[in-house]
Amino acid sequence: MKLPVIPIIPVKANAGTDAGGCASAGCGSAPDALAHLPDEIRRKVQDHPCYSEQAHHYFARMHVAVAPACNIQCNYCNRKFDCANESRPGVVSELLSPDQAVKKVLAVAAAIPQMTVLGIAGPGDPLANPERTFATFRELSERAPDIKLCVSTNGLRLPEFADEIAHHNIDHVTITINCVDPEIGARIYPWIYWNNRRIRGVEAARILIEQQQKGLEMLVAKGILVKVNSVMIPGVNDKHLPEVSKLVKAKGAFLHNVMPLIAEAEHGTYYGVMEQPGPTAAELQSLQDACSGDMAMMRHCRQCRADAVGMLGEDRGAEFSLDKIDKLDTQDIDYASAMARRKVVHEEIIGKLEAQRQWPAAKVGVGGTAITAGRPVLMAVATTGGGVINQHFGHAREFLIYEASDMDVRFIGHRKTDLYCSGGNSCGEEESVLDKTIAALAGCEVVLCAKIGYEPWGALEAAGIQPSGEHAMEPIEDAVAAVWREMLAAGKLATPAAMKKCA
Ligand code: CLF
Ligand code: SF4
Repeated sequence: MKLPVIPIIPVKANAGTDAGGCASAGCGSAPDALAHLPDEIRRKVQDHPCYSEQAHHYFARMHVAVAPACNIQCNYCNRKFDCANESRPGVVSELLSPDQAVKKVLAVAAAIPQMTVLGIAGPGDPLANPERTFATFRELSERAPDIKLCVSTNGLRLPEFADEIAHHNIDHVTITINCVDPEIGARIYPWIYWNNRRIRGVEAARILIEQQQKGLEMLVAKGILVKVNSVMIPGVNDKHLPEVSKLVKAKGAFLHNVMPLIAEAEHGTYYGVMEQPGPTAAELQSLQDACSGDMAMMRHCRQCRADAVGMLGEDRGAEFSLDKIDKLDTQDIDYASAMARRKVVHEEIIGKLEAQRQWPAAKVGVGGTAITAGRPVLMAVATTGGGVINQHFGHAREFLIYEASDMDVRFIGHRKTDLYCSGGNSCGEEESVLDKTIAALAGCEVVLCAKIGYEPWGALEAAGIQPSGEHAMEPIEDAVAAVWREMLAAGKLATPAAMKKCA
């Protein structure tokens, strides 16, 4: 059986610039968010699409769903679906044996050289399935040593497996920590399974929290990069998460990823049935900003499936389904050649990212001078990756959101068009895709895309969002900065103070 023929995602050139410099005056190119890191840490994260915001435009990840069981219950989870601590609720992945998982990883790595990271994140908790999880990691660390290994866990059994994690060179671990207060925890976790007993309420939450904190300390002491995921549950832990952020940062966590609760009644979760609302995009951003004073925030998480394949936000899993993998003979995969090819692709991308780091920080002020009279503006961007505006508005199922201000261009997060609707959590059937997209872009004043049709153009304008196709194929930050300057020059960005002065 031959490997499936799959086109390689091209490493896109930044149109309008060459790798050595920025074409626009008052450059708005990507700031170096990794600049403060020691070289050793930077090397660990520069090609990890979750740990580096820049990397996620260029590098891909994949998950293998080898871990079916779980040892706790979260009120936002239904065991019929993937672990909601990393996955979008309501998604079911195809369960693999460790052998099938290894075959799949080798096939994907050969076909998608940008795939740098293999994560195990479900469909249950990886450390509640230690044999299956570590059998997969063990085999892969031998057969595909160029792939970074990553695991995501609820943390209950983390202290028990910290040594084994280090032993397998698993350099990146995610712990979902929703609280450090057992009283709050009791409202999130109805029970845990611990020492062969089911434990409930505050006592269960206390044990889980202790294990998570101990596990975090042990991993940090071993030099493993720990990311903390937290699910934002309005009215339950939203006010508490800045305290969580502060504590985990003090203990050495590298990154905090605050994700929105998604609780739909049809998912059959406790919160879904109880109509617990999730946060709005603005509430999520506000909490991420509140936490960001204490540590680096991840804002580009896509709540992936436990069997996701490809760039964040895309899913090429169907190209590597179980029936195709089962027909595959690993002898057909010339991994040594694939690894050589992967190395070339990785070096090319890292060279490009290094070149971008030499660019001035993203200032929107003309000629590098900050302008203090313009208010911040949110802009939505349609992109398939590569750091450029390259997607048709009508094809976009998610938009990256940037904030341009007089100081810089800042990545804020992403919005999926099928997650939001004008009626809150329950979209009416009559609501069109365009209506949902416009609702998803609430708060944005501009949408930048490669192309857009006449009808959506009019609908966006009517909703107060200015569409623009003028910056197609330009680097995102440059284009966002350019549009902000145009708005400023057109007198659209006067701050209240400036307006008062004029009056
Ligand atoms: Fe997977 Fe998670 Fe590793 Fe990334 S995902 S195990 S750290 S390789 Fe990434 Fe996906 Fe968000 Fe997870 S975007 S859900 S944070
Ligand atoms: Fe579900 Fe994951 Fe929570 Fe387990 S840890 S109950 S699989 S969300």
